[in-house]
Amino acid sequence: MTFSDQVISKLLTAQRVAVLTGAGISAESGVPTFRGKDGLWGRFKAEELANPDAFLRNPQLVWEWYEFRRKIIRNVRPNPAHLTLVEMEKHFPHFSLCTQNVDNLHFKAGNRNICELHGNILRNKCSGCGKKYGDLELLPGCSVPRCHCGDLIRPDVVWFGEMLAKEALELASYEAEHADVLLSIGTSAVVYPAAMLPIQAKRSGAFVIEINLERTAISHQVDASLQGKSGEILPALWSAVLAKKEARV
Ligand code: BJW
Ligand code: ZN
Repeated sequence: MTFSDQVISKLLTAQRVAVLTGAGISAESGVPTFRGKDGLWGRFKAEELANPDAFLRNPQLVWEWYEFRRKIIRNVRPNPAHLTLVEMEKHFPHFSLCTQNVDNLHFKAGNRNICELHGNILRNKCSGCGKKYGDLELLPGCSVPRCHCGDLIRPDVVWFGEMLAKEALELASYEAEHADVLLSIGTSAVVYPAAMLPIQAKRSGAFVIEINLERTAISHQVDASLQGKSGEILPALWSAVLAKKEARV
């Protein structure tokens, strides 16, 4: 695998690196994506169940969909792309990782400076009072759990039409606007406001590198679009950067 001199040299000289990840980075761990060729969680589209109206209409169905997904997520492991991000975090003076994923895999891999834009599927919260709960399993035949206040408990994730946590979005925007290099990995870049981050970075002068199996909504706006599996491209790219660094000293 070869990379352009420009891509290597931008990573070699970067002081601040920001990363945005999406479902594609976890695909090689066995976590299905939402869209794209192999996308779809079961027979549902995210837009159909990941929204507050669906939960109001049929909380049991939404809980069952999340249970189905949690069973997969509890048992998967980080792949070489996740592990490379851990190495990168150790290397750069400033490194931030913003993820749209709710699958906990960046934590499992060992990254520290992580901003979860869309929450975490292994946490829950009360849909009324907001009280936080940990991972809960819905036993077969049982109905949706309720909080002490009487309202239904729901996954602690961000659904369509809901605001992202203000601090998380502000931090992500700050990191994008101050990055020397932004890597956008495994995201279709169609869901806002996360999809704005690579564009924000580009407008603020960052060099933007995308890694994806296919072209995305932002491919025409980035500086380098690397096509292929992130579990193969990212480790190869990082090895190439380190090899160049070695050759220089
Ligand atoms: C690989 C690979 C491999 C595969 N290697 N690559 C501005 C304009 C237009 C619309 C809006 C706007 N602002 C807000 C909206 C509305 C809406 C939105 O964006 N809609 C669009 C769909 C049009 N946004 C919102 O509602 C957001 N809230 C908000 O903005 O609040 C303010 C507001 C409120 C009300 C009105 C107006 C404003 C909230 C968005 C929440 C998204 N939530 C979900 C579910 C999370 C919980 C859960 O998991 O159940 O987040 S939806 C789902 O999509 C999930 C993901 O994080 C998100 C993004 O998906 P992602 O990660 O990009 O995955 P995929 O599947 O799309 O792509 C995978 C990619 O990987 C593909 O490209 C593959 O090719 C690639 N791939 N294998 C590398 N091995
Ligand atoms: Zn409550």
